Amino acid sequence: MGEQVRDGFAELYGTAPEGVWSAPGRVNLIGEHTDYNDGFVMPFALPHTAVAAVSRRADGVLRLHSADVDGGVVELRLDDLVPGTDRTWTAYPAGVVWALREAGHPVTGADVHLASTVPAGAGLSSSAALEVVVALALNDLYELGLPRWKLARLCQRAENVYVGAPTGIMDQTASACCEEGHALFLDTRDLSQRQIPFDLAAEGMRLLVVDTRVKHSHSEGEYGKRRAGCERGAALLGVDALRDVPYGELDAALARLGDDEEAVRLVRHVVTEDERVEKVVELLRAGDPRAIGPVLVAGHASLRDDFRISCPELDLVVDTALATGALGARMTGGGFGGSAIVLAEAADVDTVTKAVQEAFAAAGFTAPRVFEAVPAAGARRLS
Ligand code: GAF
Repeated sequence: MGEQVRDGFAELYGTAPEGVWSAPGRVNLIGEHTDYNDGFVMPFALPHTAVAAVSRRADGVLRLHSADVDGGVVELRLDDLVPGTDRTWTAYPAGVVWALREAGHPVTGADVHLASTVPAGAGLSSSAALEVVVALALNDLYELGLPRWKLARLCQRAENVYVGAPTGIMDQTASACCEEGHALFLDTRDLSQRQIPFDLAAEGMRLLVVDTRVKHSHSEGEYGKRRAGCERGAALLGVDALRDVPYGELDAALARLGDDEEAVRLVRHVVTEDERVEKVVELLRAGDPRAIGPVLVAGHASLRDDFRISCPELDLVVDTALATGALGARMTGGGFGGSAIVLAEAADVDTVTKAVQEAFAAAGFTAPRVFEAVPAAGARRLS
């Protein structure tokens, strides 16, 4: 896609771009809604990427164009970028420029042409990919020298403040830092990372992504409500973040919350989910990837019953996959729609896929999009 985006830039702006960059979407293997609780996550990068051809400008103007969106070039003045004022796709790249400048980095303008293969609204981080690809391009072109984790932080700030979605740090870090063939074990408190080899094909297994086609959006209220609920739970327990509640002390912590049913549910999810991430890391390191199946299933139950962010389509994927022999399955990402993942023996993939498709048809749901996910590279310069 790099060549196409390079050519698209030249056609649009009448000159070749200074460079072309790509940044992937992600799938989260385990560790959901733990990132804004200072906890653990374990995403890996998808082969689906946002690609950006970019050149610098010196006149305080940002020109943005997307091959995926109808409409022409959007021209913005850097001095006029104001958080919370843009409700369209341009808020993501513009938000990154705003965040870089707000942090004191000398970005004086850019021409940008983008195209993305990351499905939008599918819980696969299409917006983080857009943010990270622009951040990496500007970091290179303006020689800012920012490390990947810092670029991820700036992209998160763009999303939280400029776009107005109160998301955590997982998606941007995944897009910026993942490595091919690996899942990223990330501690969202200090952003320390470990690349965990994750090659299911070598073990005769596959990981499917099932996009339910139910669109979700984080700027809508439910994500923010869960986040606020977790913060309230932490305050009730007298800790900085739910990460600080040790798994071994969970029962005692829940007892202290008494009949505050909502706090009990949210705290239980986050604390057990952190434990599940550590369990998956341990199993993968022990060379026992099949054993992660039940951990994924427990994660789904917790998101469905305690965190309450699943939906009938996601539950149907999980139930159908498990009933037809999958090793594990769970919703992935922010919830309220989007995608589920299914871990299956290679030999069972066709049966499971067909069963899910038939179950969706029988329920009268829109046909899901199913594809195999293999851990791909993180953000990089293409040319
Ligand atoms: C979304 C958010 F953007 C992430 O920060 C994370 O909270 C995730 O939902 C849930 O794990 O993708």
